Amino acid sequence: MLKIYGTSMSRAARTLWAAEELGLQYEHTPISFDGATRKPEYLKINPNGHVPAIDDDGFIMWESMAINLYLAEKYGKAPFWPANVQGHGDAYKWSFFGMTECEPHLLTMLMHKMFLPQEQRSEAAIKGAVEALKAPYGVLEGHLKGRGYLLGKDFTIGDLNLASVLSLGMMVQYDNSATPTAAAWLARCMSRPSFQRASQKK
Ligand SMILES: N[C@@H](CCC(=O)N[C@@H](CS)C(=O)NCC(=O)O)C(=O)O
Repeated sequence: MLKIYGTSMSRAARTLWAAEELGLQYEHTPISFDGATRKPEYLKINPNGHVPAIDDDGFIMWESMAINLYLAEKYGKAPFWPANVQGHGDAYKWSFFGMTECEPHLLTMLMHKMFLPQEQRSEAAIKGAVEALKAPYGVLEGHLKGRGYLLGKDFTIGDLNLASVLSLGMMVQYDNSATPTAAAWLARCMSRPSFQRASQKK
């Protein structure tokens, strides 16, 4: 049985979303940041002390994007897990684009709007992050013109992974209205029942 570790209020949300989209049976352990991730039992699963992690019949993995690509390849069929190697390349590309070009700026917004103590929050940091997001959002907008989804007409693991990152924008009220095609694509991805089910987990 697949086990998924991590609360849906963390990056584990994206793994829960992938599992729901794939229709997998799984056991969910919603560990949070209350010290549980640093306990010796959990450090045996993920020595980084982070969530998510999975135990897939004894095969342990951590790193959210790697987990999702693994689950899609192992359990998915085309078109969700693309049929050819170019499609896999595209799915990796958009997943890493989300993680490297977008996520750091959204996390800056999250920290400075919600998590840091009031006296450490910085408006300048938030403005800088908003500014920095314009470039990747512009790339996404250009790419999605004339396409329903990142790889064409079908929703794939590439869409799920990138949308899981950009869904953070809702939490931090990032205004994506200047890129309406990307905004509509994100809303389409987030309206999937699998996203809704994953979001309702603990
Ligand atoms: N690159 C890792 C980052 C994992 C990570 O930092 N997770 C955060 C939650 S979103 C965490 O576990 N924080 C708890 C802690 O550091 O104790 C991934 O994508 O899986």
